[in-house]
Parts: sequence; structure tokens; C-alpha cells
Amino acid sequence: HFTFFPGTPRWPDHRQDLTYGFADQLTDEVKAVFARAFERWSAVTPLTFTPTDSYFLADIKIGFFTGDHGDGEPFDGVLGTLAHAFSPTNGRLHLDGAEDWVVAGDVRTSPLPSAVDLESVAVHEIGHLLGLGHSSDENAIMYPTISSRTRKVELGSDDVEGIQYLY
Ligand code: TQI
Ligand code: ZN
Ligand code: ZN
Repeated sequence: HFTFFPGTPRWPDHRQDLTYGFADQLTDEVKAVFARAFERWSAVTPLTFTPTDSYFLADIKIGFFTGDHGDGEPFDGVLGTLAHAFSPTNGRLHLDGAEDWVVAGDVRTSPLPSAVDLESVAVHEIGHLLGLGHSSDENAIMYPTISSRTRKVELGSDDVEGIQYLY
């Protein structure tokens, strides 16, 4: 079953058309992965997500960082913590730049044992960004474990019920 953060924070009604920006110059493939990940959540809510060139002005700020990057939640190198996102309305979504991210192609056939599917992690972290905590339903995107070399990008019914409670 879905959960929320303490106090059930959410993006308020007047902030449901959100922009997102990237800290670094990223490839079109990475941007396309995020566009697909956001679309999965906008399809089941009134929320919209629009890319912007201004990281500074964006509601949602996405970046790849390594080690200590100034928010008190340092990344730890290959595997372990892969990414984190803060609860509404913080908007920061950070990915561990040390991971072997699979952006295009099939993570299940990657030669790297530590390969991690970017889209799967992006969908999960966007859930946090919008206010979902972890779910006890193992079919949910918000279930708190994913194996390396696994792809899991489709929202489960539990994710949809949780996000539709918030929005
Ligand atoms: N990162 C944790 C996560 O996103 C960070 C975290 C732990 C967290 N507890 C939290 C974030 C509570 C918000 C609220 O869950 S992670 C998965 C999963 C991670 C884990 O790197 O461990 C995914 C990132 F669920 F599969 F295990 C992405 Cl998909
Ligand atoms: Zn961070
Ligand atoms: Zn999580």
C-alpha cells in the first residue's frame, strides 16, 4: 500500500503546471528518458511537466552528482544509493553520477553487472518529488527495492491510487 511523507506534502493547486530543468548539458537521450518518466505521472493526474532551459527558474531541478554535493546526502559510488529526491515542494532530483546508467538499450542484456536503468529510477524519484513515500506493494514503482539490471517503468495500480489521492 502507498504512503506519503509526514504531513502529506503536495504541490498546491496553483502549482500543477511544473517546469523541469537540468543542471548540466545532457544528451537528448537522457532528456527523452525524463520526458517519458514524467509522462507516466501526468497521464494519471492533472499535473503537467514542461522542460525549460533555465535550471535556475525550473520548479524541478535534475542533476547528476557524485559524492558530497552540498545537500547533506552524499552519494556513495557504484550501487548503494542510486538517486534521491526531496518531498514537495523542494523540487530537487539528484542522480549518482557514479552509476553505470543505462539510458538507451536494454539493461537486462548490459555486460555491466552494476548497470542501472535510468528510466526506472527516474519514475520512482518523480514519485517522491510529487509526494509519494514507499509502498509495500511489490508491483508498485514506489516499492523500495529494485535489482540491478532490472527495468520497471510502468505505474502499478497502487501508485495510481496514491498519486490520485494527492492530485
Ligand atoms: N534512493 C532512495 C530512494 O529513492 C533514497 C531514499 C531512501 C528515499 N528513503 C527515502 C527517498 C524516502 C525519499 C523518501 O528510495 S535509492 C530505488 C528502489 C533508490 C531506490 O537510490 O536507494 C529506486 C532509487 F526503490 F528501487 F529501490 C531508485 Cl527505483
Ligand atoms: Zn542530492
Ligand atoms: Zn524511494
